[in-house]
Amino acid sequence: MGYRVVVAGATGNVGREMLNILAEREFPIDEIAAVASSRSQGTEIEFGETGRMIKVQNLENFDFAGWDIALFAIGSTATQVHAPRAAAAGCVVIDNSSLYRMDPDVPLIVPEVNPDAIDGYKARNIIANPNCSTAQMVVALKPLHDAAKIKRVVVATYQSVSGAGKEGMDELFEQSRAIFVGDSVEPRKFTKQIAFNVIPHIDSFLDDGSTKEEWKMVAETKKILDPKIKLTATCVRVPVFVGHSEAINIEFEEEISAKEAQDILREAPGVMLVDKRENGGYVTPIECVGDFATFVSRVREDPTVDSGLSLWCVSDNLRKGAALNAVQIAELLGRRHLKKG
Ligand code: 11C
Repeated sequence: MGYRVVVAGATGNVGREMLNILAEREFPIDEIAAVASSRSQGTEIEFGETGRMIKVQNLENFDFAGWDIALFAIGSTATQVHAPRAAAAGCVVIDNSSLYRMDPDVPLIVPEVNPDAIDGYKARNIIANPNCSTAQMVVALKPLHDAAKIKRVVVATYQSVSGAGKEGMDELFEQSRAIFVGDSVEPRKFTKQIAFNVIPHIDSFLDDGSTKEEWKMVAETKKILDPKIKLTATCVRVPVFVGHSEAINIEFEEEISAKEAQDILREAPGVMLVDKRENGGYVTPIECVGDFATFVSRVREDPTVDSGLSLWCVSDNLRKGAALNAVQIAELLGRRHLKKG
């Protein structure tokens, strides 16, 4: 016996990956519904690579009663309308938007890091999925924090355009083509030309000069991993289609060598250590696309502090950063709370 599962936002970048990953991981499903805005109603999408086509239903009038779990990937505005009504109908919402992440009554979960926090989901029947740049980082940080207690993190991100949705991917493609054929380039989704460029700005600006994307990395890391960790981030958009990269510098309370960290990361859940210290002995974003792992490379000691490490971390932002983490939360929920069969 399996679950009745809804994917809301099924036609978007993340929604499609949610369907792919539910199928790939053989999540126990009795019935699957794909819902989206009225524009997509009636179109058909494939359930992973199963060959099974699902007709897209209209989110506006979709009745969540009798459905067990809804994976939401529809943005905060629509989530504010539809997540509470799904939750009130008895369907547990796993939400990929930022709307509920800092709500004290909503657990914010990365299953490799804070699985026990899921027990708090009953307060609102909603579980939040973190921002992509936070998810991959805390998977890499957690085993090191357990070993030597992290004091401070300085991170710079190199975030792919798929984090900005299909429009972001289209803009990189169209600008690259335009530059090759000599056409003019007009930024639309991004504030400046993204093709052959980098932009040190993701999400809106805050009063202190940081951006909301940078604030999310700070606040979400504290909620998921440890409120005592100090963190500062610079988030940058780069002309890569899929796969976020992060250069992370970590200061610890206790001593930890690069060799010890490599040994710990080699065994850590969700992490794939690829760290050969030779030409090409590290992972780049195009190599992580379609994978489940968070890849860690370039682990080395930072001699400028008493105990510090620097490392490079890469993951598929549509997977561990969004759809995979949501499906892992559904699996955890099933194991702990919604047992079937
Ligand atoms: C980006 N990280 O790369 C963003 C996308 O809060 O879920 C995801 C935003 C979020 O643009």
